[in-house]
Amino acid sequence: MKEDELLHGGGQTQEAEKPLATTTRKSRKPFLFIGTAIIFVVLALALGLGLGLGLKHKKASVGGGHSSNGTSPNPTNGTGESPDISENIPSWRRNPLEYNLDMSWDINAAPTTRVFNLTVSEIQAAPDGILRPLLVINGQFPGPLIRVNQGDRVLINVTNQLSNGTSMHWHGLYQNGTNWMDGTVGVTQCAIPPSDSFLYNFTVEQFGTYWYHSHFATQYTDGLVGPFIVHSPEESKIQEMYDYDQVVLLQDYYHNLSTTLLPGYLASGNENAEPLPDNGLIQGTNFFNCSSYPPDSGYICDQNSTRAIFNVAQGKRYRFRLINTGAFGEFQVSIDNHTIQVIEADATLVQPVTVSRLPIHIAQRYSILFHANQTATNYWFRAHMNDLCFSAENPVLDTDVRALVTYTNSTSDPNPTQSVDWSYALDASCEDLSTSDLVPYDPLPAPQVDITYPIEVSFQIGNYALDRAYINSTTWVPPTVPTLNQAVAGLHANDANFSTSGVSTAFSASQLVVDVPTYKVVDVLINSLDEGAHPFHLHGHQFWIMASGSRGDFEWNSYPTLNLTNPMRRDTLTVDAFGWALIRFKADNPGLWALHCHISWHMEAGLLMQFQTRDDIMEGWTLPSDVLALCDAK
Ligand SMILES: *[C@@H]1O[C@H](CO)[C@@H](O)[C@H](O)[C@H]1NC(C)=O
Ligand SMILES: *[C@@H]1O[C@H](CO)[C@@H](O)[C@H](O)[C@H]1NC(C)=O
Ligand SMILES: *[C@@H]1O[C@H](CO)[C@@H](O)[C@H](O)[C@H]1NC(C)=O
Ligand SMILES: *[C@@H]1O[C@H](CO)[C@@H](O)[C@H](O)[C@H]1NC(C)=O
Ligand SMILES: *[C@@H]1O[C@H](CO)[C@@H](O)[C@H](O)[C@H]1NC(C)=O
Ligand SMILES: *[C@@H]1O[C@H](CO)[C@@H](O)[C@H](O)[C@H]1NC(C)=O
Ligand SMILES: *[C@@H]1O[C@H](CO)[C@@H](O)[C@H](O)[C@H]1NC(C)=O
Ligand SMILES: *[C@@H]1O[C@H](CO)[C@@H](O)[C@H](O)[C@H]1NC(C)=O
Ligand SMILES: *[C@@H]1O[C@H](CO)[C@@H](O)[C@H](O)[C@H]1NC(C)=O
Ligand SMILES: *[C@@H]1O[C@H](CO)[C@@H](O)[C@H](O)[C@H]1NC(C)=O
Ligand SMILES: *[C@@H]1O[C@H](CO)[C@@H](O)[C@H](O)[C@H]1NC(C)=O
Ligand SMILES: *[C@@H]1O[C@H](CO)[C@@H](O)[C@H](O)[C@H]1NC(C)=O
Ligand SMILES: [Cu+2]
Repeated sequence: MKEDELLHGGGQTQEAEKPLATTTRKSRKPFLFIGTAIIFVVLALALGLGLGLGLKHKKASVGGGHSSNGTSPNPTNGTGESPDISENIPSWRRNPLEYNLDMSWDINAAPTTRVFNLTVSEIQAAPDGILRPLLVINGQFPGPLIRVNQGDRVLINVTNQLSNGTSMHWHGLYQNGTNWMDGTVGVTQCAIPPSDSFLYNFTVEQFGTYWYHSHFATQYTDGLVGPFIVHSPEESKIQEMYDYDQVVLLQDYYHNLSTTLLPGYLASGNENAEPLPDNGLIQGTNFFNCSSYPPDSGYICDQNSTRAIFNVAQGKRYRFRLINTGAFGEFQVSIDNHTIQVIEADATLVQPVTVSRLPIHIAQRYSILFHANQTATNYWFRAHMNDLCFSAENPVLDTDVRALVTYTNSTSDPNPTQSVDWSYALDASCEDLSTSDLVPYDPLPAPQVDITYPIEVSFQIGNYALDRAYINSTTWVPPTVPTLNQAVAGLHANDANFSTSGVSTAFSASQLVVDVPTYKVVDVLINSLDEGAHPFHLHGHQFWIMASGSRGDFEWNSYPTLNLTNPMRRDTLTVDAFGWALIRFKADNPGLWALHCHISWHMEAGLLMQFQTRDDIMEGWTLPSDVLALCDAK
C-alpha cells in the first residue's frame, strides 16, 4: 500500500485494522476477547445517570443555588439503570472507552505505516461543568489515542483550524534522523499557521507510554494533549503481569484560556506567582462545585459533570498507564485499600516496586499495576493535587481529585468505612519517587562522562522587571527562525560559529545553545536556585540520573565514584526546590534538542535551553520543503 493511498483513505486505517491474536498469549485470547466485550475495564462516565435518576440540569450562572454539588450522581447500587453512556456523552467529550487498550492488539505485527488525522479547533465546552473556550482535537477532549508498534512509521496530519498557530510534539520519542518532526516551535519548526496543515512523518524506535501535545507557547494547557502508546514484542515479558491495560490521563485544569492568564503571570513585579489550577481532571472530566464562585463571577456552570469510572472484575490485574498532561500541578496517586506496583517510568520498564502513593509530576508517565482482590465494592482512585508546591492557595480548588473504581458496576460514592485512604501522610514536597527505588528492568550501564555542563536555574524579578526565568543568564524567547533552520543554514554556509564546542555564539542572546562534540557523553548539572520544584524534560533522549539532591550542592568529590551499573533513565525528572540533579546522555542524535522545565508557565517565562548535536550529520541535511514552508506564512 502506498503511503499516499493510506493518507487519503485508500487503504487500511488505524480503526479498520482487525485485532489479531498475538503469538505469545494465544491460549488466553478468546477469553480476553470476550472479556473485553463484557467485563472489560470499562471506563465509563456516569454521564446521563443524572437524566435517568431525575437530577436537575439547570443552566444558570454559578451560585444559582443548586443542591447537588460536588457529589456523585445518586447511587444506582448496581441495578443497571444507567442508560447507554455513548448516547449521553456530550459530542465534545471523548468516549473514555477509547483509552481502554484492547489486549488483543498484535504486539508482534510486522512494522507498518499508520495514519492519523489530528484536526485542531477551538470550541466552547465544559469538561468539569464550567463552560470555557477549549482547544480540541478532532472535535473532542482529551485527544485521541495514538497506538502503534515499535518500528512503525506514523503519518500524522495535523490540521490547524485555530486562529493562532499550533504544533504537535511527541513527548519522549527520539526522532533520530527526523529532528524537524519534533514539533518544538522556535527550535525545530515554525508554528503551523491557521488554516494550514503539516504532515508529521517519522518512525517510532522505542516502546512504552508516551504522550503528545502542542509545543507552541502554553497552548497544550488549553486542551491539546493525548496519549501515544507504543507496543513491542518485548512487552510479552511483562504482559503476563496484568489482564487489562488502560490509559489514565491526569491533569490540572484552569477555567480560563492560558493566554488570558499569562499576562498577569509575566507582569512586572509579580514574584513568580503562577496561575493556580481551578480543578484537576481524570480522563478529562471531574466535578466542580458551581457554588464555589460568586453569582456574579461570569462563569456559566452546570452542576451535571461527572467523574471517571474504572470498572474492575474481582481477581483481575490491571495496568494503568498514568500520564500527567497538566501545566503545573504534581499529583500523588493512590487507590484506597489497594497497593500499587510501579513497573514503568517514562517508558523505561522498571523492576516492580510496591507503593501506596505515587508522585507524578508534569509530563511524567508511570505504569502501575493493581490487583482487584479486595471485597467487591467501590473504592476511590485518588489523584491528590499537591498544592503545597504552589505559591498560594486557590479557594475554589478541591485538591482531592478522584475517580471511582467499582467491582460492581455501580456509580455510588464508596462507603467511607470501606474505602479507606492510606494513612501515610501526603508528601509535603514535590519530589519524584526516589531514584534508588527505580531500577530499570533492562539494564543499561551509563558510559563514562566526557564533558560536564553546569547550569543554574533562577527566576529574576526586579522592581518593574517582568517575571522571567533564566538558565544561567539566558531567558528563552522563541526566535522567528527556528534554531534548527538557523543551524542547518549556517553549517551549509560553513559558518564556523555554528560548529563550535560549548556555548554557541551563533544565535541571538535569547538562545542558550550548547554545541556538543559528536558522540561525546555529556553531563548536565542542573542547579536550581529557585524555591519551586521543576520537572525538567530533555527532548530526543533518555538520560541517566547520575545523582540528585534537595538543597545543598553536588559533591564534586563523589564524581569518580558515581554508580554506572544501571542507573535509572527517563526523559522527565523533577529537580527539587533549591535542589540539583546530574543527568547524563550520549550526544549521538543529530539535531537541536530542548532541555526545559515542563511547567507551561515556566517554559513560557524562558526556562529552556538547547543542545546542538552531531554537526557532522547536520551539515549534510537539507530540511524538507514543507518544514521550511511553515516559516513562509505570515
Ligand atoms: C484522514 O483524512 C483524510 C481526508 O483529509 C481521509 O481521506 C482519511 O481517510 C483520513 N484518515 C484517517 C486514518 O482517518
Ligand atoms: C454544596 O455547596 C454548599 C455551598 O457552598 C455547601 O454548603 C455544601 O456543604 C456543599 N455540599 C456538598 C455535599 O459538598
Ligand atoms: C439498592 O437499591 C434497592 C432498590 O432501590 C434499595 O432497596 C437498597 O436499599 C439499595 N442498597 C443500597 C446499599 O443502597
Ligand atoms: C454496567 O452497567 C451498565 C448499565 O446497566 C451496562 O450497560 C454495562 O454493560 C455494565 N458494564 C459492565 C462491565 O458490566
Ligand atoms: C491533511 O489534511 C488536510 C485537511 O483535510 C488536507 O487538506 C491535506 O491535504 C492533508 N495532508 C496530507 C499530506 O494528506
Ligand atoms: C515519509 O518519510 C519517508 C522517509 O523520508 C519518505 O520516504 C516518505 O515518502 C514520506 N511519506 C510521505 C507521505 O510524505
Ligand atoms: C491566540 O493568540 C492571541 C495572542 O496571543 C491570544 O490573545 C488568544 O487568546 C489566542 N487564542 C487562543 C484560543 O489561545
Ligand atoms: C449539562 O447540562 C447542559 C444544560 O442542560 C448540557 O448542555 C450539557 O451537555 C450537560 N453536560 C453534560 C456533561 O452532561
Ligand atoms: C492482593 O494482591 C496484592 C498484589 O498482588 C497482594 O500483595 C495481596 O496479598 C493480595 N491480597 C489479598 C487479600 O489477596
Ligand atoms: C479497607 O481498609 C480499611 C483499613 O484497613 C478497612 O477498615 C476496610 O474494611 C477495608 N475495606 C474493605 C471493603 O475491606
Ligand atoms: C553556567 O554558569 C556557570 C556558573 O557561572 C558556569 O560554570 C557554567 O559554565 C555555565 N554553563 C553554561 C552552559 O554556560
Ligand atoms: C541515532 O542514530 C545514530 C545513527 O545516525 C546512532 O549512532 C545513534 O545511536 C542513534 N541514537 C539513538 C538515541 O537512537
Ligand atoms: Cu519549572
